[in-house]
Amino acid sequence: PLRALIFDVDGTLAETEEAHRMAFNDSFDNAGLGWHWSREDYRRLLKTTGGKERIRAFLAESGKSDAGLDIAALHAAKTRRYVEILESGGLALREGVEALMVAARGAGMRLAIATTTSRPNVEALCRCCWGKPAAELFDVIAAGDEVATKKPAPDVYALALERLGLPAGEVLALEDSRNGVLSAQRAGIAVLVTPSVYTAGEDFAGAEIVASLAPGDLPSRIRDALSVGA
Ligand code: XBP
Ligand code: MG
Repeated sequence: PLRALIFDVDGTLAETEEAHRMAFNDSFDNAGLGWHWSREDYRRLLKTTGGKERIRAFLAESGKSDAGLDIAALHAAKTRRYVEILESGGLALREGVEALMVAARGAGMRLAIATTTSRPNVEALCRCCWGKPAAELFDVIAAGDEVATKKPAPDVYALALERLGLPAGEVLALEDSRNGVLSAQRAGIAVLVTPSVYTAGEDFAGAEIVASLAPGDLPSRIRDALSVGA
């Protein structure tokens, strides 16, 4: 039986990556670094999950030195800026997310999060999209800053399972990226993937791909488990 849904955050609950990109660029400007990540740069850099890891990947690919650069402080400033951007509003849930959560609750399932981003950003998104704290919406939250290794490693999904107290076979992961799919699969969890603006066209081998999480787009076995019609 399906007892819980585990949601990825960035790209799955909402299209957050442009807000992340803006927060990176604003914090680079404020630090006087003279760096700017275009959409094209960001698509490539997104393959490295985690903001601090992404900054390091950028330094490596552009042959820049990290001497004198406090990556943790730069990334902390990026998180503060991201939270500010979300507080100014304008970010909506992706189609079908709210309906899926309501249906899952109605079917007695629990809801969890497994994300690469950090807890403050999850809180900011929940405030922005629901006007509620994350703990009122999700029973379990496993975030990137709580695990040793980020997606595509299984750690964050394994942590979500541990906190749910459920075996991998009784949950379903909802993802938008190849790294997320790999992370869930490596934790033994089946994945439903809804590609997002930055991840469309990635290789989602082994996962079931849906256009959106709206009831009409869900596989019939999931609709049956949730008792929702098309
Ligand atoms: C999302 C990410 C994150 C965000 C920024 O991956 O890769 O790095 O872009 O997060 P996923 P930070 O949706 O697979 O969890 O808070 O680390 O900057
Ligand atoms: Mg994602």
